[in-house]
Amino acid sequence: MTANQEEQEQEQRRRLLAIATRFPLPSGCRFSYGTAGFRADGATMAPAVCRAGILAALRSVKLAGAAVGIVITASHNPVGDNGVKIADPDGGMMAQHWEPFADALANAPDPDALLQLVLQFAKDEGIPLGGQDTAQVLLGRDTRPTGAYLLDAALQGINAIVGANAIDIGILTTPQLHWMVRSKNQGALTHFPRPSTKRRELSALASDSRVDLLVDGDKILSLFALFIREQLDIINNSGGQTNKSLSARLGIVQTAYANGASTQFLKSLGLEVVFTPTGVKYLHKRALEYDIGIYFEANGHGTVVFSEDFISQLESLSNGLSSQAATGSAQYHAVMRLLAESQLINQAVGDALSGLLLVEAILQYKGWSFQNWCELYSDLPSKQMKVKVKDRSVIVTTDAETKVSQPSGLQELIDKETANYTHGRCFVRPCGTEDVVRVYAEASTQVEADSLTKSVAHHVERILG
Ligand code: 16G
Repeated sequence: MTANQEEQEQEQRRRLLAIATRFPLPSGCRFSYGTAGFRADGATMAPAVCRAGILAALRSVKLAGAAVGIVITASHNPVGDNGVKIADPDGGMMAQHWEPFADALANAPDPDALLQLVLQFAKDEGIPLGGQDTAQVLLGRDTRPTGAYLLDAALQGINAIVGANAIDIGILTTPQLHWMVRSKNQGALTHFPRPSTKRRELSALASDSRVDLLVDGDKILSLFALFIREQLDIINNSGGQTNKSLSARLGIVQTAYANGASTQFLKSLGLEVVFTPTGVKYLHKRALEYDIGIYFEANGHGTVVFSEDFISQLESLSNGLSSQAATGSAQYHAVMRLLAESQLINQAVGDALSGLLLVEAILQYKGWSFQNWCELYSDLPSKQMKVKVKDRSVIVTTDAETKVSQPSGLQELIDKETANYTHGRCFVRPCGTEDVVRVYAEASTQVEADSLTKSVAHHVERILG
């Protein structure tokens, strides 16, 4: 090791000890990198956020300096909560195999433990520490009152890694940050908007009743699936003799919260529908297995992802049709619509605004009213309840959260209750963002769905309460 390298290594150790001393872990705090990163009361989050900054910088060093993102937000949680989430260079969620390290780092009890943890992890993962300009982290936050303070904690964490550069993009939506990270690494983004301290208003859209339905991920998913299927059919069935057709695997990804009527509708179109546990990271990963993967949670999180190979097929088809002077053909238009869709939708992660634009575009294209869209199918009556429990982790689920494997006996009780209702379906899962267990049920009438939810919630309360 050269004298310079030794100095850099010393500097790295000094910085890590200093940052861990500045942000000690409050006693009794335990952080876990859940479905949406670390979340807790905003006032207690600084140590976890600062350590997430360290982690993001290390992740960037590991990935040869590719930009990584950090966003300070607790999404739909109460305003007093806050949280932190890391975006990988492809714009998706941080790779799941780093989550155990995220937990260990956030919970390192003292400066020395934190230092040893980082050094060991860097050694195991082959992360070279101490170099110049080795990491790049883009940061953004929502408008919560603790946001600016926590963003500063994240900045300090990033700067604790020698050679890391932080770029503060200011207030923005989480999907915007994911998109910027992805675009930055694709070389498509050369400058960033200046940090903004103003709340961005969407009053025009918010006053439109359509926005209410946009929280219905199942209806959005169904519209997108229908549209894409139609375009693929046009491409494959209306081509002339000389035109090649497309081979595309189209897959739909839902969670157990998807209304059963939507699943039935999608299957009636002959589509392949698969299920994953709740959380964008699971759905996104599954959707990437297809040429076109459409995923939505019932709560509205979702997007469409296109494989590179499929986009190249579309591009070469469009070039072929142009050279045959077939740009007026139905096939050419369908190809161009799919290409436009791949550019309009935020493929990095679900993004309500790009989703809204695509909904508008499809409704225009089909000449449909809002009402036509709503009438694609009728939802089965459903009900959700929260049950406060002492320890939600006692519930362990399987089969994409549709079954409980622990505590034993609970699933049998759920099955017994469900059997009393026509079209009954019910599942329970530990919440990833709050200390509760959620119960969901569907049945053929609202009264029945309510009653099924209630009886299962009672069992959960009795067994876990
Ligand atoms: C987070 C997740 C969302 C999931 C929700 C479940 C992201 C971007 N968001 O908001 O996908 O539906 O948590 O919340 O991953 P719950 O565990 O409280 O039911």
